[in-house]
Amino acid sequence: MVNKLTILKLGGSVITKKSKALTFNRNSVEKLSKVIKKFNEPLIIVHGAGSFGHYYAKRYGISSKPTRSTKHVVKIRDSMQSLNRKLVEIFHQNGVDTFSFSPIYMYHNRKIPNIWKNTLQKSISFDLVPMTFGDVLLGNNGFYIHSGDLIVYDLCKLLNPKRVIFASNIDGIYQNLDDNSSLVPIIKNNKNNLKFSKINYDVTGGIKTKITQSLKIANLGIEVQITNGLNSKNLIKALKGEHIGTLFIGDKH
Ligand code: IP8
Repeated sequence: MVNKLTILKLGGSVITKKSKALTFNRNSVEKLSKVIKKFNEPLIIVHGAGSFGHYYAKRYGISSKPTRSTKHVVKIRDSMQSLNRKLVEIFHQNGVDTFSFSPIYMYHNRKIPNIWKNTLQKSISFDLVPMTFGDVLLGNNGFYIHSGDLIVYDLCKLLNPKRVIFASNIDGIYQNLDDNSSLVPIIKNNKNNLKFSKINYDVTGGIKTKITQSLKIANLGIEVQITNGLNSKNLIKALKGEHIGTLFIGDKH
């Protein structure tokens, strides 16, 4: 079967208002659901935590180290469930039928077992859009934060999609965020020698993690692009394969 699958990561910056704790961006999600409805191709969505999960993760100081505090785990997970519920409701109202679940069901020993390949492919063949999100997972030493960006990478290894789109609140990667003309059109194994400031820092690493993950995915031979998810026209173009943001080129090209 020719793989026509696209994986779309909806960053927290396009589904929540990142500067305001626990604030959902309804307007943006309405627009995103309409773009996705129009796209009408095999798709998996992974969404980020934005001002929901990241708010609590930051407040409780949980980033790379695991926690045993069930109170903290419950707060973060509840916030992610509620964010996911809000998204799913709007998607369903706009005719995008999601098959949504916490990644906690999917991971076993920090890996996605092969059996999920079949489950995901079958649900896509029924015209469902599988949807999952960055969440808190249970490891050997307690609970830890697992970013949606890492889930995207694991899903790529499992399903080998043709394309991955990271939808963010910026048009792509900027050499200098204060200079609109410094958008980097192509990143090749970070030969561009990008320097990162504290911009967009969140508990799972923000832009820097996104670049690392994007290059790792590109190295699997998959097309990866970061584009602006707040701009419907750009997003639909990127989903259809147009070069509109920052494109990542891996070793296999
Ligand atoms: O926003 C983070 O996921 P991300 C998950 O995709 C939590 O990095 C719970 C903070």
